[in-house]
Amino acid sequence: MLKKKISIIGVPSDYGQRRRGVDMGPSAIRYADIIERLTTLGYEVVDEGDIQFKRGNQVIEQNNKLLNLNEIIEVSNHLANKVQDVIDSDSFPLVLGGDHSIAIGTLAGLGKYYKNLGVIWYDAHADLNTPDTTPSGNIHGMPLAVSLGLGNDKLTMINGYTPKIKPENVIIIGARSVDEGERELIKKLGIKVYSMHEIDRLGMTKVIEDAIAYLRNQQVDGVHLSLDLDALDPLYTPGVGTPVPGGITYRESHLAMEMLEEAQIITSAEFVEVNPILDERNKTADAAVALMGSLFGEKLV
Ligand code: HAR
Ligand code: MN
Ligand code: MN
Ligand code: MN
Repeated sequence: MLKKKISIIGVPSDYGQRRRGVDMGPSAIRYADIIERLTTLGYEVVDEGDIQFKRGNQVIEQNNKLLNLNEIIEVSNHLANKVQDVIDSDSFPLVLGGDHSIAIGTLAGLGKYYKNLGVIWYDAHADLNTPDTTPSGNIHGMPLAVSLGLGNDKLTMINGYTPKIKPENVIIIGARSVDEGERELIKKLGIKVYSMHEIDRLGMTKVIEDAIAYLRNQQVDGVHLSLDLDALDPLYTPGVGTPVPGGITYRESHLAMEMLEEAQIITSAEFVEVNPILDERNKTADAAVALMGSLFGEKLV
């Protein structure tokens, strides 16, 4: 990894969707021994604790196209500030969700430093909905669109600027549940997608080689890995709110993390959608921590 210090930021937010329990993701990941795992690899690991914000019941009917909008704005502002503090301290931001709506805050912090940031969106979904296209009103289906500057102004303008990232610097890996409006946006913006079809045909080795070459060619000044645990097949990560069959395997995901580590291009990461209530004996948090091990340089022999 490019930095020797890693700062863990927990974001116990479940406001981006309707299933309860994903707010316990940071705890489950800590109980799966993330700190020990990374410390063993020789990093200085700082646990920044959890982002503080008003907890409590989701305000389901406040806005049916933007569920819990105000709560998500608050979480995003706090998280953006924290991510900036971590970068200021010359540490690697490792953000633990929470549902995927937290990526709005992570990218709002990162974009202040990286003017040409690459993003690898490892996910079963494209997360490219806007209030006009969302089938659910769930903001965890929107963070990539928001970060590209599309959607509700209060979300796109978090941290005082928009957009946070450029479409030509985004690569989606693992997609297999894409809504019609998202499909149109992918075409219109020319976003690079390796869906399950490409992963099956090319193999994960080629997919990651291509992704790295593509981002290097874009001359990105950093690469953020936004890893939604539902990218993996539910066989390996059952503890997610929106599982989709036919996903990436455990081994393919390790390979992807190992190749990213070898390439030394990842400058920040987040692991999201771990929901302990839906899980089987913390299997999903264990998988997340194992993947973080590979991402940070763990070797089998
Ligand atoms: N595309 C659907 C929606 O917008 C489902 C989104 C599922 N969400 C996630 N994000 N887990 O990847 O409602
Ligand atoms: Mn506050
Ligand atoms: Mn997602
Ligand atoms: Mn997803």
